[in-house]
Amino acid sequence: MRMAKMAAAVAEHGQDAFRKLFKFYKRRVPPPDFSDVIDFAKGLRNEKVFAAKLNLAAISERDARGAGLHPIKDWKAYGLEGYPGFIFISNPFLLGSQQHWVTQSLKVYPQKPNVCNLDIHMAPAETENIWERSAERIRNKSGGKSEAKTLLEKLRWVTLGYHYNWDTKTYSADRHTAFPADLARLSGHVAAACGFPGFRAEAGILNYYHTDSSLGIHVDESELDHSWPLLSFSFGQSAVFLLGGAKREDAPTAMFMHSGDVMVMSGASRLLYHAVPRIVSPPAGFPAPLGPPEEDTPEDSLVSKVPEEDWEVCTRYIEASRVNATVRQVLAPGQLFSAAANSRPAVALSGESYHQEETTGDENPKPKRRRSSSADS
Ligand SMILES: O=C(O)CCC(=O)C(=O)O
Ligand SMILES: [Mn+2]
Repeated sequence: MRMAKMAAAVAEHGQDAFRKLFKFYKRRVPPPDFSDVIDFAKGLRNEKVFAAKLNLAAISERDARGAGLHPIKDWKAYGLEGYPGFIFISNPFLLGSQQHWVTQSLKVYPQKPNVCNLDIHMAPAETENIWERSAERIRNKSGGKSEAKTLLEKLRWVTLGYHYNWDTKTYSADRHTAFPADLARLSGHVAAACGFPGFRAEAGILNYYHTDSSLGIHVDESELDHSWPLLSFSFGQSAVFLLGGAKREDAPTAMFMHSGDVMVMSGASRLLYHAVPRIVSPPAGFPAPLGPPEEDTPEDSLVSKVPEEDWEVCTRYIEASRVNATVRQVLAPGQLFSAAANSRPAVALSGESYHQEETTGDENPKPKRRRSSSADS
């Protein structure tokens, strides 16, 4: 058998190092060598990883528990050499509390008035009850490949708050709905712990990945104020995440993101290129992070026990899928959108250039199928 090339050798030469590494990790046959991928679950074992300082007094233990989080003093937070402002928090969630966030991401956040990829090709009435139209069929699936996909399985992205316009790459005042209160509170807690009290969750993008999905190389720069961090929450299957530099040519660093991991891009790392070339199974022996809650939650907790019949559907779904939520503050305090931004024509939103999906796992993969096209297949 041919030896798989090492990632370092791929990145060393050539102009577009990021594109090369993206293709390296996306490749299915032969599978890539993952030995250069940093795994924060292994703590400080990598020489580029160091312990990050958090503001331990930012939120009370009670508030943390109410959002399903361990007390900040118990969080394993890391920085990465060469990436000031980047903070990786290795699963700060209490055992069982991820259930809430997974269920919200599959059952609640896709609901109207939030916007999703299915809205592009389907009538509003058809995308109204994605969960209800999918749950029973997912529960009863035998696993056969020929079974038709449910709407939930065709979901690729959902936007929250200021709804991102994928084509104009802008947010605007006229495309705004209320941001989910629970996710806003969770985000506020994480941001405060990382030194950003007063963070306001104003826009969110949920990305839904299957084993053959990837997310292209990009920078998140549409927010009008870049002094606030970008927060990222991951659930379900693991991913290889590539964090690059300020220029597209800069060679990226590869890292795993596992279920429950939280990533914060702030300061000098806020506008770095990044991408998700590959979804991978969690490592063997990875503690089951999604079991039932074991601790009592405060009465005003955001996180409540998920009904068993709902959790059954979510379990089925995340066995082969990953959900990532990025939360952004769009405006500076007191800032308003300019009239020019508001009057930009509202074009159909597709997210096509970001969301990619391979249709086969063989040596000669078919041309990329755009994520949004699976909505009408
Ligand atoms: O899925 C991820 O980890 C990254 C998502 C992302 O970069 C985005 O939504 O802008
Ligand atoms: Mn991004």
